[in-house]
Amino acid sequence: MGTIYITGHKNPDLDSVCSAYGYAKLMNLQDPENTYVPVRCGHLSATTRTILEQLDIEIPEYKRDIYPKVRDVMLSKDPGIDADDPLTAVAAIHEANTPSAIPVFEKNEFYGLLTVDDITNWTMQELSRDNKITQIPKVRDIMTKQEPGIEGDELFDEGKAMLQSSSKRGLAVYEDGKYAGYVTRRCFLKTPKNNVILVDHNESRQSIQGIETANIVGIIDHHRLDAIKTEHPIFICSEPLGSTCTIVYQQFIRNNRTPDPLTAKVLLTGLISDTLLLKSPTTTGDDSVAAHVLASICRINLEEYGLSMFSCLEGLKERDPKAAIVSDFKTYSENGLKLGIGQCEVTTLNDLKDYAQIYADALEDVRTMQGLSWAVLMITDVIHEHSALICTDYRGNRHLPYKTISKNIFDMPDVMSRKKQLLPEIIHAMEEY
Ligand SMILES: [Mn+2]
Repeated sequence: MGTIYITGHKNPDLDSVCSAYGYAKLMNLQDPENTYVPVRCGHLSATTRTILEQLDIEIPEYKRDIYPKVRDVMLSKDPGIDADDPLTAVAAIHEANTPSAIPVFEKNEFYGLLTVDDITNWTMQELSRDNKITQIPKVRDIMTKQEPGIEGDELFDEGKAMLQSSSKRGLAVYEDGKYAGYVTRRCFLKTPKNNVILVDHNESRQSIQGIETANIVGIIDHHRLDAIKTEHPIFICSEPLGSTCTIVYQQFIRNNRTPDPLTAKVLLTGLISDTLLLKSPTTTGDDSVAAHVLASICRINLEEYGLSMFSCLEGLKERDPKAAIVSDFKTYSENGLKLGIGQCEVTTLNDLKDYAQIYADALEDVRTMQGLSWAVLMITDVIHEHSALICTDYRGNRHLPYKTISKNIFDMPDVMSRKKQLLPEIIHAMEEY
């Protein structure tokens, strides 16, 4: 298979990024013949970035989409020939694989592509002049004018179209302005597929762009199943645990492996983040066991490390309200109505009254932009296990079972989980009239 990308969902939270990182570590040990590359398909929030940077790992790179690209089919292994080589040098290469184009270099710098048409044209000219070939030319002397090259990052379909409309049989491929290889018409006979493993999600609309063109080879997740149809049987590990990192840890154990201390810390980070230091009601016994084992592998104090992670959380004051809302915003469809629930984590709700209105305004903007009937924002104080709820104006508000702090703002002591605690109440309130 070659390269297999491992990606989390579009709003890369710590569980998503850390489980991709950890699962790639495991799979590269399990299957050294292929390369597993953790990536992320969205931008990191400031807090997520800060915590990942403190781990001192190579943060999975941003990958905008998984569409097949020109670089996926380009040829780059052929040594090519020198511009000053005699044309006879081409004969040996030609014998071996009859290429329609051969890269030509001048002092190791890319000079251009010699195509089979260049050779034919020259031969025909010679023959029509003298009826025989008397002198062997240098490669550079028979090369015709070059067409502009193509970017490696160009879409496969785009590259195919460019070559089809070109009079040339081959085009040079560039990466960052440097020659990287070349493509011929043969390269575009079959559309390639990128291999992907989905972690911390399984729905295509939450996944990397172009997922419909990819070959999904695995799913590791802890969300409700709304999975993509696949071409082949694949490995799926989906369990209702508190974090995907817990499932990845269990995969290490099932394969008789122990994560190295750094990987253990990375997995622990995702686990703590999704389970709010094992306090969220989504936490299971498996999460707790995994957390304690991982903490002992990397020799850190679970509680202390969790609190140090939470101390990286920005307050309401520091964040851009709209960015804070959309960075973790989930939409749901219920009885034909669309609603959205955002969640942001803080370490205190003391300043809520000062910023509630700014966040309420931003939430209303998000609601309008996304065409929702109702949008709510759950602000969770992870230290004191207490949340507040800001809602847009909607009839459902009066059916919520929470104490009103002020208009459209509610107090939710002990509520930590959007999925388990808030969502059922929201759905219930929508059904009431
Ligand atoms: Mn998760």
